[in-house]
Amino acid sequence: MRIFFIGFGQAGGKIVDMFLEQDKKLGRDSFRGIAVNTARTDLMGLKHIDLRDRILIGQTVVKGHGVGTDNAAGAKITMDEADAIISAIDRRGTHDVDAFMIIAGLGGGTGSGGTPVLVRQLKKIYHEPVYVLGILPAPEEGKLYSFNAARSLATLIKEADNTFIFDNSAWKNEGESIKSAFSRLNDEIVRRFGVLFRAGEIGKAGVGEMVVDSSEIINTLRGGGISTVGYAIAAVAGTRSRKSVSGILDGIKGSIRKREAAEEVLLGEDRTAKIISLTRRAMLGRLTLPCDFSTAERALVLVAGPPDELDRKGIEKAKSWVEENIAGVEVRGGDYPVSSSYVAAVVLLSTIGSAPRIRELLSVARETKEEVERSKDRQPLSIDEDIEPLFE
Ligand SMILES: Nc1nc2c(ncn2[C@@H]2O[C@H](COP(=O)(O)OP(=O)(O)O)[C@@H](O)[C@H]2O)c(=O)[nH]1
Ligand SMILES: [Mg+2]
Repeated sequence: MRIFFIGFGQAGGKIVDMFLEQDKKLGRDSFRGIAVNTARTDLMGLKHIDLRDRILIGQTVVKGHGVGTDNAAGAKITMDEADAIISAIDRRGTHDVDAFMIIAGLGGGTGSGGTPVLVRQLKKIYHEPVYVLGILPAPEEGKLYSFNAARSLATLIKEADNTFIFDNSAWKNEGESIKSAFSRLNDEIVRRFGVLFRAGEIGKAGVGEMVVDSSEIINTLRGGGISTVGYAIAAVAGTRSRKSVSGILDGIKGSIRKREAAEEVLLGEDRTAKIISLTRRAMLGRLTLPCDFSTAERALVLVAGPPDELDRKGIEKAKSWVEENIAGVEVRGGDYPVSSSYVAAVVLLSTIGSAPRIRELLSVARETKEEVERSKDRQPLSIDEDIEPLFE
């Protein structure tokens, strides 16, 4: 699938930079992307997005210093400067793009406020679907972040064709600070979504027997709302000690490889059973947004790996198992041959009906809103009128 990424704000820019890095490493040309920010230093820190594709907005207002956590300012600046962003997108070229994907941390200022505005603009101009990958803040970042995320998300649900959620708080380890977890979390994001978004791509390993093309992903996302993604990986039997082929399923960073080695299940003779078990692990394990998957309307099962591991019957049975476990009946799926010493299952659960974390976020936002309103009624300390100030 050909995706045009727009990284909005600091988190979004960094993650798009990583998707482009993955494309370069694999020698592919599936992804293109730009970064948009109100903070100059965030744009300067990027490595793989071309300099001319890093768009600084709001310069006359915030002088390149960012909007802090003021997402209303992020939204306003984006409205005023939407033309500059659209020109940058056109300059990169959109004729062969299947979908747009805006990535942003929803708890901050620039990406949180700017993303819903840009979604609306893109939808006015292009026919292709406009999706968002939104990152939820961890509660430790404070109520303002939750408040921002809730407002941004409430708007996105109305504007975007679908919103994928990654919840930072579900993915950081106990006791770990959110900032020190970023690079690990970003690896997790890029690995999962990298496999999903590359479905249908023809690589060196050939064409799949049951190819998932971009229209199937688009149809799975058609219901709108919020989506979540599960992922599980297993080493192919006999390859554990072999130096693995460098590819999309192999670790971006060594640390992930080590952790996964501990989790892996070796694929044996019964490829059908193993694909079903891998799919179950993907859906029952940690989702990008933990939620009640039985409320999902649609799903897509994608099994990626070396061609002789991709068993058709296994994929069909895995699809039936997913169908039995979600609310809707539309389950698509297929294979994606890649040269790798791993097999991966990705389960996309679309238009979910219930997620505790979203409910919690909305209740924090409601409380915060009341606090903000109460603070407006409070009078600041004032000094008695008969004490004259030194000057007026
Ligand atoms: N997963 C992840 N989250 C991040 C990263 N950087 C920032 N965030 C989160 O994204 C939210 C918004 O932060 P930021 O992107 O700096 O805001 P913006 O630049 O104003 O759009 C916060 O909740 C951060 O915790 C990152 O690299 N990875
Ligand atoms: Mg920041």
